[in-house]
Amino acid sequence: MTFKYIPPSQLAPLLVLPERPRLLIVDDQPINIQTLYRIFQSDHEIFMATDGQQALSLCWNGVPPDLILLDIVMPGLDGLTVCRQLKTNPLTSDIPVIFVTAQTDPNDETRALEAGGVDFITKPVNPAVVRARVKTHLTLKFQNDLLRVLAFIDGLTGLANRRRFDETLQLEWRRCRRNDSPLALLMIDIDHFKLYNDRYGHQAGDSCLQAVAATLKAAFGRAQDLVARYGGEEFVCLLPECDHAAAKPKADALVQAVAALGLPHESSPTAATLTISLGIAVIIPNVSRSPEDLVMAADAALYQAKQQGRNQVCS
Ligand code: GH3
Ligand code: MG
Ligand code: MG
Ligand code: MG
Repeated sequence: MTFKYIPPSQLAPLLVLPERPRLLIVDDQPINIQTLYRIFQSDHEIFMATDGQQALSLCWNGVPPDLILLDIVMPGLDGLTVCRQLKTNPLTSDIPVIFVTAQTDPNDETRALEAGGVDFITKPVNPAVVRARVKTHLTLKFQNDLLRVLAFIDGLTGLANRRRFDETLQLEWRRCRRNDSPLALLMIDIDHFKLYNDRYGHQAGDSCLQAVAATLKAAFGRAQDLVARYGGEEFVCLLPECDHAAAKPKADALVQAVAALGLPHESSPTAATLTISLGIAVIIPNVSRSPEDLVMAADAALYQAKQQGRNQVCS
């Protein structure tokens, strides 16, 4: 999944439903589509399909809908098959599917739920009931989406968290190995941060971490680059398809950009302002190396930067 950076201050609005959730209505009878369209048109964005194949291509080739109202009996692909196919594709597996059907047999209902449907509504539909059920399942879906996003975000800085970094490292390692391309890792540690906390307090320390995080985030614009909080006052930047010649100037610019923030650090033996040290490692992944080697190499380079006086880059 691609990850969107969401600062903590912007997370709260996600807790409410989008203004116009996207509904896909699938039915081979236009009259049935029309009935549902009338119920939902005022406060939903509606997409329509009159057969199963059309429904699948709408979901897979466009922006997937938030919820699908799916007929069962249709010529060609029937609703149960469509639902099963949606569930096997990670792009669409989380979209709630509500079956809307003329079938009333409990066996049909069981099959529909087993195919992955979250609900089963019989035609003719009662507008109030269908609205209430759609609302319930949309709410559950958005809460679920939000939890998934939060599970991968660091609460203090809004950056990707360690869990996200670990997963992405595995993914990018495999991708770069397939493409025979270099994978760069920058490991960053704030200099004398314990002394900073001692001098200015933990809250000022937290603000500092946010400022450094924002500086890192601003420095890496490519969609494939990942900036994450690795631990307390340590950050990482994972840069796929980036060799040492490309990584080095970025790392230098980063160290300069943090120093240029001019955050006072009067207790620092290194400089009068807050600084970072940075270690670079670059590996072209192959079977004899592992992602852990990349982390260890970046860590060793960082250690060297600390040894050599901090506020600098080592590789
Ligand atoms: P060095 O230059 O060698 O890295 O020195 P340092 O003092 O930065 O290193 P050390 O690892 O000893 O200290 C890290 C400090 O980071 C200790 C801890 O209090 C602080 N820290 C870690 N996480 C947080 C946080 O979330 N908020 C704040 N305010 N401080 C944190
Ligand atoms: Mg039908
Ligand atoms: Mg540290
Ligand atoms: Mg430190």
